[in-house]
Amino acid sequence: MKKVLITGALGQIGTDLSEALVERLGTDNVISCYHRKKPEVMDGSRGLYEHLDVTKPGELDALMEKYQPDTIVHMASLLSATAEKKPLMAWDINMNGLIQVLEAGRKYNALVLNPSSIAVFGPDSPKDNTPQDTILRPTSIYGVTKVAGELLSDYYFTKYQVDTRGLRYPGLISYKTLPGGGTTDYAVDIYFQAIQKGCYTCYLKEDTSIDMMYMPDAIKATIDLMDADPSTLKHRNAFNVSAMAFTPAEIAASIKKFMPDFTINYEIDPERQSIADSWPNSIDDTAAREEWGWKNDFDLDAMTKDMLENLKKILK
Ligand code: AKB
Repeated sequence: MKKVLITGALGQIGTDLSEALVERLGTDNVISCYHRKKPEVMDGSRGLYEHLDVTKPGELDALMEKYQPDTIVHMASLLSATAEKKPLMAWDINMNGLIQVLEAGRKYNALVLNPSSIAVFGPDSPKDNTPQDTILRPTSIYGVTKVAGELLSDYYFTKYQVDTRGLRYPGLISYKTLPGGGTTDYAVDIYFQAIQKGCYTCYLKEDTSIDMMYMPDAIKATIDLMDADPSTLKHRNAFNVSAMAFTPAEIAASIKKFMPDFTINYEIDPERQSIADSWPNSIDDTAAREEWGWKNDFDLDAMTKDMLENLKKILK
């Protein structure tokens, strides 16, 4: 990995990832692409900026010709809750975007990292410690696009030898960028509201367990997988990666350890609850640990401490 092009670079993962890659590779070797016009936040700390609608044939090719990156990280995607409201748009962005990226990987001989999600699992998958290789029959359109994306990435590896790799990200928590339109967004919002209001109204039931990860671990997993020796990878598309699993009641209890007056109540959103209920309670990431040495640094309390410390600086 010497020069990386990131799609969706100003989104939740892209923001942290572009900064981490600029630190490693330098400004000129990170091309941060997004579908909106150049925002003020692009000050060089996130690399070079290019406008890109990844679903439009030709746009990505022009950037591949211009910069000749050896790696594409494809973060542009519609998340689960928005996708459920706009299924056709979700298919367009998540699938037509991916095929353009895979074609670019094939034509320009670039490694392609295509993010997947715990949304590939569905009600028929084992609920606890969900294995790497198991039934993938998701019931959300987002999950359908993620399973199709994993298969398409495998196809490009087998048929065209494109070096495709992927991670099944759990819910991700960061203080830098708010997520948009995900089912797991509550686990970010709760920290912001804790600092700003001292209380939070949660749209998921108190006992809904979902796998989650703090963003520094997600960035480490992404870079480690990109750097991994290809000969050690048996799974490729895509690896379960886990750091912690918790319920709304458990994250609230963790916040209370640092802010004893914090309170939580519940107003359930049936659509997001139903998506969450179709996902695992926790997942097994043995394959990632064995094949490329994945190891998380943060558990729930370590993440809560770091989130609250950083948000206090940002929000006050
Ligand atoms: C979402 O909630 O849609 C995402 C995901 C788990 O992929 N955070």
